[in-house]
Amino acid sequence: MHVGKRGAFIVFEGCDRSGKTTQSRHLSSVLTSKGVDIKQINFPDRTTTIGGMINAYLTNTQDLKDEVIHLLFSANRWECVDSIKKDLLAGTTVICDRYSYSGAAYSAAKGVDFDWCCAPDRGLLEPDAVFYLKANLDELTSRGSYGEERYEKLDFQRKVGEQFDRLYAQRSSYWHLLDASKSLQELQDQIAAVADGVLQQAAEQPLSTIK
Ligand code: NYM
Repeated sequence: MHVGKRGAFIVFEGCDRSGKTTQSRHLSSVLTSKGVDIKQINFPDRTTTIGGMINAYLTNTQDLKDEVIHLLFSANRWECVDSIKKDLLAGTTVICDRYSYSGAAYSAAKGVDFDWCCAPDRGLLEPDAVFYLKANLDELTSRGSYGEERYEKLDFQRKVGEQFDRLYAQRSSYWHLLDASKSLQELQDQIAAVADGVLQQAAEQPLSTIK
């Protein structure tokens, strides 16, 4: 039996181009420099067979029904659950760029029933903290146009933002709302300040699952 302290499971969520990837990588390097054992992951994980199907959908080389792609995104998380659990129990802190909440937000934004969207992820590991980078979408477009992938359209991103707000309202105890229009430095400082407490708390608590 493992007797050491477990790592924390930290997730970054938000609309496309909200700065999640930059901030999650920065937090990983800050914590690594403090001697914390870190694993950085992201969803979708396009390296698996299911991830390849998701990539074909996102790059518009394959069309799929909304429900089908939703379940593939969820399956892509389920195929990683054992390895995330193993890392956390071994004391590694896992920092994850997008997770279950992107699954619900993007599919519900298309009009798929919200509760139906949440159901396949029940039983996955629940994060200890979610950093929600809430974007002012008009400001985000001034950072440059969206890319070529499916979903990267302003109107759709607005709907996704509304769904993230809904998820946040139901989970504000462990979601940390961040104003994505702040400077990189301000965001980094805010995230680093919260992360220390998250690591300490997680070490004392058992893992829990999404209900
Ligand atoms: N996405 C991501 C979903 O629609 N559902 C999900 O469950 C996840 C994890 O994939 N536009 C969408 C959001 C993004 C796209 O993500 C690719 P990224 O972080 O740009 O690689």
